[in-house]
Amino acid sequence: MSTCTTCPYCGVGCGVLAAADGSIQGDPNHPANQGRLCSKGTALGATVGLEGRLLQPQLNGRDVSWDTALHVVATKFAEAIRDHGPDSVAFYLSGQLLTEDYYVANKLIKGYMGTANIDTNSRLCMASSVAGHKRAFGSDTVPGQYADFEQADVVVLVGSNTAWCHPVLFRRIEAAKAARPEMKIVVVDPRRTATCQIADLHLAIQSDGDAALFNGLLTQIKARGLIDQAYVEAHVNGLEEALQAAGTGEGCGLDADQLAQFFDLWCGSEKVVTLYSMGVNQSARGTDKVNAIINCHLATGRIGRAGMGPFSMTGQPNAMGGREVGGLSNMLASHLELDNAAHRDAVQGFWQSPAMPEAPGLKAVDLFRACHTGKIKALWIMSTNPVVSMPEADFVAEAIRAVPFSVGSDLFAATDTMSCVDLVLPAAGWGEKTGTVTNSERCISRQRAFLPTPGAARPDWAITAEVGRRMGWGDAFEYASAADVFREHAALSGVAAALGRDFDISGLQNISDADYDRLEPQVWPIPAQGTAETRFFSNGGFYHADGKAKMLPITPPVLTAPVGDTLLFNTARVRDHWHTMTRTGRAAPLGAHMGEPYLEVHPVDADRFGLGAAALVEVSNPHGRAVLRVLVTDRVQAGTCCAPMHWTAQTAARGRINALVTGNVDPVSGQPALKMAQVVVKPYAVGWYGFAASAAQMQPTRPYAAIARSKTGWRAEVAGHKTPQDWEAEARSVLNLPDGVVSRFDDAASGMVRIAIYDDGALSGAFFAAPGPVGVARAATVDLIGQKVPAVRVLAGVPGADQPSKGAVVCACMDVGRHELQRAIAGGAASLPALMDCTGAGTNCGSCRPELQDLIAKTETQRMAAE
Ligand SMILES: Nc1nc2c(c(=O)[nH]1)N[C@H]1C(S)=C(S)[C@@H](COP(=O)(O)OP(=O)(O)OC[C@H]3O[C@@H](n4cnc5c(=O)[nH]c(N)nc54)[C@H](O)[C@@H]3O)O[C@H]1N2
Ligand SMILES: Nc1nc2c(c(=O)[nH]1)N[C@H]1C(S)=C(S)[C@@H](COP(=O)(O)OP(=O)(O)OC[C@H]3O[C@@H](n4cnc5c(=O)[nH]c(N)nc54)[C@H](O)[C@@H]3O)O[C@H]1N2
Ligand code: SF4
Ligand SMILES: [Mo]
Repeated sequence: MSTCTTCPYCGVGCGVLAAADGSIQGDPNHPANQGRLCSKGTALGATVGLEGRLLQPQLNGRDVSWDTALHVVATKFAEAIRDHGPDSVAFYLSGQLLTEDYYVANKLIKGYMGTANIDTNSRLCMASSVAGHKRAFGSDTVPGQYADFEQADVVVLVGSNTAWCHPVLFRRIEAAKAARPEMKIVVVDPRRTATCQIADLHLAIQSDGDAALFNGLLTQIKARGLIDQAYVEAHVNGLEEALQAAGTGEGCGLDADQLAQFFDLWCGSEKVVTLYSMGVNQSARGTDKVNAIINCHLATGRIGRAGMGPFSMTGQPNAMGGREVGGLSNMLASHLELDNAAHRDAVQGFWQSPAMPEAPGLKAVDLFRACHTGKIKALWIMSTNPVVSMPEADFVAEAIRAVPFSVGSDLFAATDTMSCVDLVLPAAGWGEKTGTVTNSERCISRQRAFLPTPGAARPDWAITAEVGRRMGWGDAFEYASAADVFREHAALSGVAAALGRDFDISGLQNISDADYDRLEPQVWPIPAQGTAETRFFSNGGFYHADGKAKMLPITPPVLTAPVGDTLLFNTARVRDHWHTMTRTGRAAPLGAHMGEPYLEVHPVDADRFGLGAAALVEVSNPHGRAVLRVLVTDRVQAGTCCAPMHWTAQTAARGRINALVTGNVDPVSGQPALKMAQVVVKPYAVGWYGFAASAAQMQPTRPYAAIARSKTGWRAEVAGHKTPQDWEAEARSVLNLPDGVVSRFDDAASGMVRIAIYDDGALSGAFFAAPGPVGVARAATVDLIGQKVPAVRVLAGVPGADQPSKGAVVCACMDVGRHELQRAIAGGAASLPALMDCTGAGTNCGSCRPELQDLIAKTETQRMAAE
């Protein structure tokens, strides 16, 4: 029997049918995905096992009872408030909490502890969108719907690798374009990403060139007579000022021809959707970028109607829910304003609470700085891993350790952050807890439990509520269930709606437990009386005092150019991993696509700095350093480089790239410029490189090491400085296999050492080392672990004639490798449908289709070059 729930990863918010045996399917009835799932969603079943789960509270590394743990939290927070005032305590939360969890935590700290020192990883994610929405609309409202992407004639994707980060939405856009080939897709990204595979136009702008680009577009809109005079007159302020500030688009790194193509497309169709994501938000001028985009939609009245509008794509499953409960330090619940006395009174009255902060609290970067200086005496981190995901990550680790009392709630004790806190609380995770999330199109969906809660784990809302009760606020935190919390949240939204706010789900305030259990996905607003449009602003109705929207004059920033030997350091995500990999890192299929932390470097810079293909590179600046594998590619521009954010101290020796990222923030939103550091790169000299596959769990302990789950155990890329005297001991140590019988083969010609370890006749580990990057068939070697295979076959390092090498895995769902695909293309499967048909690749979730197309194109180019 399957349970109908929602995927816990990205903001697309796909419906999932999940069963206790781990089987997972897309929910055909969910409006977001209509049955589709991406590779991460498909592999959810492989992530819910109990391995490594935290099952009991741990105080300074020792198991304690809940009674002790909760007593300690309540006492430490109460003491800090008593001795140092409310602003000496802080919460750092996450867009991965459910709305109910988020609501209770926000109520506890703002209404009862009396401080607004609650911020969340959403500060790193879409704080600039929130600020941009508020400046333009007077409220944090996403006007449109996913269907707009299908109905649009032009879809512009700005700073978004939709193909990898919002794959199911990408699938929908791809399908719409297949049905209506005249639909145009534009990608605005300094990198050529997988998303460009469906683009009619890729604009490789310079980092932070977006404001200049959209300013230029605004000037064109005016020049071409496309200002919607009637709409602007009735509903928009600030047009003239915005036009005066707008330039020509020059200075964003594009040539006149590219600019003209873009202006023609955007101006040429009324139905334009401009989606934007982290390439826009994570910038020291992110809020200005957001408003430069919104300006163009307001000026043309292309907003809130089918197939048009600006669209901020949220990252996390409940980023929107977090905004609804007001989880950021400068927000109040239900889209009410912290700096508005009437709003504060309304919330305090509703909560009947003893306190209500009048000033905004500390935003993430400042919050951890205050931890470092000793201002924060008690800190609670919930459902996020800031030692990996915050800028200045090494400083953040120190800052957490500096707080006299810190507590963390997570599913796992072994995370980079949980190892810095004093008390770790076991939270119930996806599949075990129950509540609601809101996706990017304002659709509220249920997450439902289908697994028993392991050990002593508890849902986050229940933990926080119990702390509230123990701090003496019994009545306010006496919730019997998640449904109870939801009803209160819905009722408060009615209060907000009465004050003229956009967020209104008061229609659900009296929902029964049974109806809450059955709740179908629903887009808000859901008012108590009548019905509401699902889109906002087609007919004005903005939330500034005069009911009008505001266009802002935007001055584009002077673009940062790399100085001397530095490169601009961009950061991004990979297709199959989720953030700090605490969950996706457990699923073998997801570790096969990108097995180690890497740095994309342009060939010109690789030459300039002497970086050989697949060698290791040291990336450094005054904040920190990282050691990564070089990926030489012209996908990035010369003078820039790019690394994914996912690797941690648990999975790599020095892959935590946020050690290098500065805490520069946008002045309006406080969001850090996570895509803009400056680094020096140089070859990382090592004496040897190795690859290892083991049945045992390996540790990332060598000077360079990256471990990943494999379908037969673990795999690792390693490197060391000094050539070991005793290779056998080295191999046993890397493989974590102290016992077993060793077979060894040294290839004098290549200098490669090959060691196989057998346990009871079956292969338990294989280790290959050489003076340069090792060329072994990795996937084939991984496949042999656990099998009774002759050592000659293992140590050959290449598959036997009967088993040609499959190459690096491209399709995670169907386990199809690059070489297999190349052979199939060479054999005639030279179109996407033929290749899918012939190899099975791309036939499940479809997330790899852009890469399949890329391979087809490359093979075709090679064939033409050869002819
Ligand atoms: N596979 C996967 N999917 C995810 C996540 C994940 O961890 N893994 N995380 C989720 C979350 S929380 C989020 S926030 C989203 C993020 O989703 P995206 O925003 O799509 O993700 P990123 O890869 O971080 O950044 C997108 C692009 O911004 C580009 N960029 C950098 N600087 C600039 C610039 O100045 N201008 C422009 N126009 N582009 C720039 C980068 O080159 C990059 O390709 O993904 C969500 N989905
Ligand atoms: N350089 C760079 N840095 C970035 C970004 C970037 O693009 N570049 N992106 C930023 C963005 S957009 C984001 S959203 C952040 C994400 O960064 P984080 O939020 O730090 O990353 P996660 O790995 O998602 O952390 C979630 C944690 O919560 C735990 N967890 C999972 N479910 C539950 C639960 O139900 N309850 C509790 N209590 N814990 C749970 C997980 O095990 C994990 O440890 O990273 C930011 N950092
Ligand atoms: S697109 Fe993938 S990660 Fe995002 S919600 Fe859907 S299945 Fe989950
Ligand atoms: Mo995010």
